[in-house]
Amino acid sequence: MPRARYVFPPGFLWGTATAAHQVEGQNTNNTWYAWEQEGRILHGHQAGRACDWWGGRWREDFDRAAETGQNAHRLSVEWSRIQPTPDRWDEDALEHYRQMARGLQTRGLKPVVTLHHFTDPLWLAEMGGWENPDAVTHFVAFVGKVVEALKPYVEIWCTINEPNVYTALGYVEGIFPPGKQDLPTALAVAEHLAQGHAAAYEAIHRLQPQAQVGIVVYYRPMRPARPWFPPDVLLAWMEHRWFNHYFALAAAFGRKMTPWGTRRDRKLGPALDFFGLNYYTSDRVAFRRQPPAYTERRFPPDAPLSENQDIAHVPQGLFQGIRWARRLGVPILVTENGVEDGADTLRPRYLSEHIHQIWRALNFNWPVLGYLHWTLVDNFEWDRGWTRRFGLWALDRETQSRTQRGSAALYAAICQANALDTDTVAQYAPDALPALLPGVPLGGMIK
Ligand code: IFM
Repeated sequence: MPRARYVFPPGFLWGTATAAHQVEGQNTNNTWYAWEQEGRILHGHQAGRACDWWGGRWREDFDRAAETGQNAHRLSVEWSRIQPTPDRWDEDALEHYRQMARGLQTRGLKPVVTLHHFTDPLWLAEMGGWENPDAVTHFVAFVGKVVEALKPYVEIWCTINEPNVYTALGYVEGIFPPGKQDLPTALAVAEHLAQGHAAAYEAIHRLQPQAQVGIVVYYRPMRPARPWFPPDVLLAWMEHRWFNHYFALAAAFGRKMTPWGTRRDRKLGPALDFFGLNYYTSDRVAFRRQPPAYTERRFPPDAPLSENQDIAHVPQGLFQGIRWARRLGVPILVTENGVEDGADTLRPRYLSEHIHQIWRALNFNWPVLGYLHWTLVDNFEWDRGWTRRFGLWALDRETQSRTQRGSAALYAAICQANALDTDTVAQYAPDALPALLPGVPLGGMIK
């Protein structure tokens, strides 16, 4: 049988990523809790107890991660727990996160901590949330408190997760809180988030000079659906620019995007030690005659689709994302990548082929620090509630029991070997072999 072994550099980070509201449970003081109470989630779902990490089940899940060869984990801290009102810090909540960070460290998992992952405290929302420029000052105070508490254990910080998604879904599409569809407000929110990142970057470095601080962007390649049709080309270019570039250029170069180009803005940066790249899928953009959007996104034809058709399997998009991000001039951490797939039919192939694309990128000497799979255990998937299953482990929410999916064993083999081996792939994801061994006749190996 033909064989290949794709080896990763020593010290490469292998892990999973999670976010507080999606796993902790019992979060009742933030914007997503309020959104759930209003019945805004698919099927009326609520996060509820989630994966019960606030009840202590983070311990068993961190054990799972460590026992399966992972050496890093990205989690987020919940602002509304740590600062339940503008004038109060909850020391017990901070102690809880200290224990979790220490728990990662003692298990050999390098903690990567996100300071803002979609949720805002209700008191901040009452002040207008990130529409209000004061949000920046409040965020920096919160960041300082967290860094003081966790700096003995944490050196890698992600300031804000996917500010592009937060802005687009909350202020343009209106499916995330606060449910607005208002472009000028979206632009103001984006600018304040970019300022929040830069101010947090400075604050973290003041407290911990050796810290590695990054922002996390949801990168989505957008190509014209009809490359010969100028309206598609123009729309794809515009969407790529606003969605992918805005926060990257702000943080890396201190440049603010305008409709005509970019201009220097010292409040935005440079403020970047690494770039957090989240990649799931790719789009084709097409012009359509219907107002108000005039634009339509489609998946590339022939790409296999995930269970609920949310994600098209386009692994080369991750390679493109790394190629694009390297121009920011800092190392890249793949902070999320994964697929909703309760039956675990596509995930083994998805995992293998995306990791292979990272290996390809490393061969160009593009600086990729690690790969964090989304996610460890099925968790609460925002507006889609519990209908999307991203975990390496399946969760039974009633009993809180976890069941290992086949992909967990595949990922364990990769992490433990620090390599992607086609023998392992043949065992768990034979349908990925043609992509990993291009041009090699595979005979009866693939059914
Ligand atoms: O679950 C989310 C996460 O919170 C942010 N990035 C995308 C994931 C999957 O949709």
